[in-house]
Amino acid sequence: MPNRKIIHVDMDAFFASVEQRENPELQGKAIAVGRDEERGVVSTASYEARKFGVHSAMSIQVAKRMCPNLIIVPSHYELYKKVSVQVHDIFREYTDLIEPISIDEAFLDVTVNKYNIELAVDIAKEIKQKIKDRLHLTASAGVSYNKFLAKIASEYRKPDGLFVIHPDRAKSFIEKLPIEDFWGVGRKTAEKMHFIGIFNGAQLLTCSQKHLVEVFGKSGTIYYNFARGIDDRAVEPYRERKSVGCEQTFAKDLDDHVEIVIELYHTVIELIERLRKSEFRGRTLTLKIKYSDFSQITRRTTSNSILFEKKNILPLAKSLMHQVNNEGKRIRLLGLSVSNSVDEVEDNKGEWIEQELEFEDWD
Ligand code: TTP
Ligand code: MG
Repeated sequence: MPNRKIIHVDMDAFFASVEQRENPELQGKAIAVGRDEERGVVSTASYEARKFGVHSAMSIQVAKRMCPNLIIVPSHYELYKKVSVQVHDIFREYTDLIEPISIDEAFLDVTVNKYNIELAVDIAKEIKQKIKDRLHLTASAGVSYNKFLAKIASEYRKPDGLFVIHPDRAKSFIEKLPIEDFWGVGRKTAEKMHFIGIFNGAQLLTCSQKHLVEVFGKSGTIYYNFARGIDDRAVEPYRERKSVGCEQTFAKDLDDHVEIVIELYHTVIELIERLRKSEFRGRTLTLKIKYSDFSQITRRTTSNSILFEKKNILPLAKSLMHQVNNEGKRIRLLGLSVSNSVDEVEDNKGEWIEQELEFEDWD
């Protein structure tokens, strides 16, 4: 996919800037967001504090020693999420091809865009301006023909930066780039690179693909391509997860009540494990039963609490099972899922009915 138009946007000192916006007394001051406790950690620091060496993931106590006037501000995650949504609303004015990387960072593919703007840099300028005007915050943007270069470009002139890497300038730019600044090169990889004599893009360019794969495995090919300004990965829009579930088909169909309860219990445990891994939070539990004749039913209930633990999922699962009349049919498959994500529920507060039981049969 050569020569796409990619923008990478990264908010500047995000949590700290939101706190400074909310409280004018903090503006222009060295602040760190985090808990002022013995084991507190800096989430992020304002650029004023960074001058003293304060940075993300540092101990709050160490940060206070480095920067004696440092003001520690507790975080307000819900507010940051709200601002993040507002930033995305601005992005969506231009394209729906948006890939969020974190709460304050995203790639936009504006090769085709809603205003038919020719130059990606003009879109980047407009986005930065709208973030300033509407949200009173600054962002840095990088523009190039792939994700790797757009990401590097956005970091190049931070804060409030805008930098373009044109296709014909990419090679000379990469050659001068310190290896630590390559996307995906963390401390450990940088050490390995140094060990094999690579400190910058020009030296990386002299390395064979075979050698890089020997040292770094699959990532070796990625670094090999990066050195040549190649990154074919598409901007992949995030698709919101609507539910988390699990189901099991039994080796032998179940007809015994005790067996059914035991298998239901196992399904609940598996569901909880998946909920934990995915961090999905929902309030509707759905039970699915498939019989040996392949007919299928579902029963669904919505709780007023978030379904995340055994103590609230197991009784609901049992009560759903209790609603079902199996009519002597044997059970081939049991499934449980949690849906109705917390965010959706917030949106539909008016329709919210506590402990509502819904029935839905499939044929
Ligand atoms: P970053 O974009 O890495 O940092 P930043 O926005 O604070 O600063 P800048 O982009 O200007 O360099 O992270 C975005 C937010 O994520 C950050 O404001 C706080 C949070 N965060 C943590 O909570 N812990 C961390 O270790 C990091 C890196 C970020
Ligand atoms: Mg940021």
